[in-house]
Amino acid sequence: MQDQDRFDTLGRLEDLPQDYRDELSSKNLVPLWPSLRAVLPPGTPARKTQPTYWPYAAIKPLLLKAGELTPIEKAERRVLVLANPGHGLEKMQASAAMYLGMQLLLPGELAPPHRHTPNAVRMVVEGEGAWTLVNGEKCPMQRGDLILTPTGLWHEHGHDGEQPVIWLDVLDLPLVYYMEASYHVEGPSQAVKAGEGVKSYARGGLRPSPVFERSNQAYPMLRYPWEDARAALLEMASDAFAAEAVQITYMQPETGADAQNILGFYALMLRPGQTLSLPARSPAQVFHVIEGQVKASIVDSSFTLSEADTCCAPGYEKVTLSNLSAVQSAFVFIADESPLHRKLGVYENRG
Ligand code: GTQ
Repeated sequence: MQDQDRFDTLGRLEDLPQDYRDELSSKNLVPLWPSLRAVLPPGTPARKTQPTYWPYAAIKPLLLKAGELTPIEKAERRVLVLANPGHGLEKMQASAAMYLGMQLLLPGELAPPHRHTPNAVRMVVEGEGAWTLVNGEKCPMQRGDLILTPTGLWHEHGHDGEQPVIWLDVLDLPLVYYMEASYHVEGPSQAVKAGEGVKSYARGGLRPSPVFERSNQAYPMLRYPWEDARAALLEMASDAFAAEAVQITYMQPETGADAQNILGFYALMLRPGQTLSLPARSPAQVFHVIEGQVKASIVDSSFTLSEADTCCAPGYEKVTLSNLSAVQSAFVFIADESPLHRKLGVYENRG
């Protein structure tokens, strides 16, 4: 029998007598065959994630307005969520596993301490003088910095500067919520530890080697300064070894694993005029421009991303990124669901 025949011949719910259907329902039973193709579609999964573009110019005035409308005490986290219409806006998800939010902190404000099961990172978009305190480590927030607040770690945000600070939050909240494992705990303000953890891993390939005992911290590095990531990309690009794609992965510096368990984080440099075609891989992706102007072609959509603009792509689709400048390099922050897909054994690269 041909596959198409098999597809056509599965029985429908309406083919069953109503009294039989009612009896199934009353016993909390459901026939599989009418829904089999929906949950196991042929060849490629069904994806609710739509290519979606969120220009910063549209977000910023609305976020500043939220600053006037809603005091921090009434918000705790003053965030506008970048929601994918394919999932329904009320679901507050960018993809199956990723949540994106733009967060505003005004001078003098404090976002109170809490910890939660979802993992979060911050990508700093604009403004000077804010900080995030993560498990007692004070992480200054500067444009392009990536700061981790992994699962279970206490965090609070403060702002000693003069201008509004805005950053992009990336969380695995939709996944953790779906797992019925999402919750938070409030707590007292943390004591600030001396020093900066980032200094222990100031150069690639070199880690501190304690004489007595290795620290067994799951998250030894919490802040990845943009200055360092950018310099690493420029060095890579200038070297004769440089691969076609000048890209780095934010990693746990002691193990070389991804920086967090569920989502992966990367920075990509596009040389002047460069076009890069990314293969169709199973995880969904988010692109956020740190510097430059980039065209992103995703399925039938084409987005022109300026600085601080964000877009997302469903999994199993090719994505083409083009640097629109012929003279300046472009820098893109990428988040994806690769660590999750690899751990679950469903990761695919279809080329
Ligand atoms: O800053 O801790 O966008 O708890 C969503 C939930 C940010 C945060 C979000 C959060 C935070």
